[in-house]
Amino acid sequence: MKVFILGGDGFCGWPTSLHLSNLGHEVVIIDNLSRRNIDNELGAASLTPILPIDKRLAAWRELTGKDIGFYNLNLATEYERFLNVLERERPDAVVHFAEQRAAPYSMKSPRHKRYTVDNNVSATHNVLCAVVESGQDVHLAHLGTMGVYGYGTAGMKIPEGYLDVEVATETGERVQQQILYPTNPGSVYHMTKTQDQLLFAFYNKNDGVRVTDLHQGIVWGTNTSETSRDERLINRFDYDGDYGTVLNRFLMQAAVGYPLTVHGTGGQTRAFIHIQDTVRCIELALTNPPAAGERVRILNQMTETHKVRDLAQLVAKLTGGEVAMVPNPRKESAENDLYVKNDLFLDMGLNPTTLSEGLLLEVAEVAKKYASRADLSKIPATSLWTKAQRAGVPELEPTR
Ligand code: USQ
Repeated sequence: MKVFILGGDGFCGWPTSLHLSNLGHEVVIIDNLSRRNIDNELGAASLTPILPIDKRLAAWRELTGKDIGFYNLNLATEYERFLNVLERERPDAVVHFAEQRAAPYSMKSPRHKRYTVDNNVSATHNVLCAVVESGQDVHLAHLGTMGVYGYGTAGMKIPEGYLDVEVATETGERVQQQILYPTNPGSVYHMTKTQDQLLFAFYNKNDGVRVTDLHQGIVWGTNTSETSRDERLINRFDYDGDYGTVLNRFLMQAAVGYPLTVHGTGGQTRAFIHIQDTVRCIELALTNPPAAGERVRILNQMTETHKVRDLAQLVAKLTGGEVAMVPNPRKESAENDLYVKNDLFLDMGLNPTTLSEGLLLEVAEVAKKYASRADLSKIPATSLWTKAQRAGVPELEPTR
């Protein structure tokens, strides 16, 4: 099939593009290279030496004989151009990764909050609007987040998108319904993903757009079987306080001899998925599209849950690193449990790549190999969630 990868130059988008191209799909990347520009803004860079997009694509062509198309296009602002590209290329499916994805970045300042909302919500809306306007039956697969649910569950497993509810009517009858699981975002970034859900629900109901929304957990790992074929295809590795995610940060910190930065008590439980499973899940989502007239299909794209402090201890034990408990820069529950359903992907044939010593050490090895590129001053997380935190006033932690 012909597939657009919106955000195909990013951490998840690049390996997904190669994976689908390798499987024989015709891939076209649409990306405005904003992630590289944000690196410049923050004075940070991927730990791994990622090549410019044209060199990456040329290397893939040289190694495999396969062409991946590329348009440098801003989805949030260039609606007409995107519509033209859609009408010209006529893809069967569009995978939408093209959003600002870091919670700390989205909380840095009013400018960062507003950019994240303007960019993410407009990009998603423009894509939906253009799909309808083109009159094409395109399957849209979107990268959502586990964070739309919040991280608490009243003891039950978080279902895949929809919650069974029973309401009493005025005549005393009890009616069963399924509703979108109530959203409970923990950052401006996560809030934009909850808004995406409403956009999908509306365009699906009104125009019959076929949508799969993938609520992904925290991705760890760096390379996939395609990106590890040649150093010129290497995937990015974020470790800075804004874009680095927790497990990769711990592995990188251990590799450069920096104490592992556990926020607060480390009692936060989160869902995780390895990058190799991310690309496999996208493949499965594309080969199992929703039928015409089906409501938005929501899948939980995660394979396991862990507490942050347990991960720190595991990494410290494996690598001999030290753990440092640091004040939490975020406003989030200090301790939570998390139970999540992921039956839909398992039923489609996902064989989860769960945390193993071998895989953890492989990431630590990548980090060690490029340790000389690390700027240790970029490691601390400095984005504070509230004005009170910025003023140094202690706050009550959120109870939900
Ligand atoms: N944390 C630490 N130490 C660190 C970094 C993070 O203790 O050095 C803690 C955070 O306080 C938080 C948890 O680890 O409790 C996760 O933080 P994270 O930066 O790994 O992940 P998060 O901000 O939630 O965002 C990431 C991706 C985002 C995706 C989300 C999935 O950046 O795009 O949507 O994971 S989820 O977490 O399931 O919502």
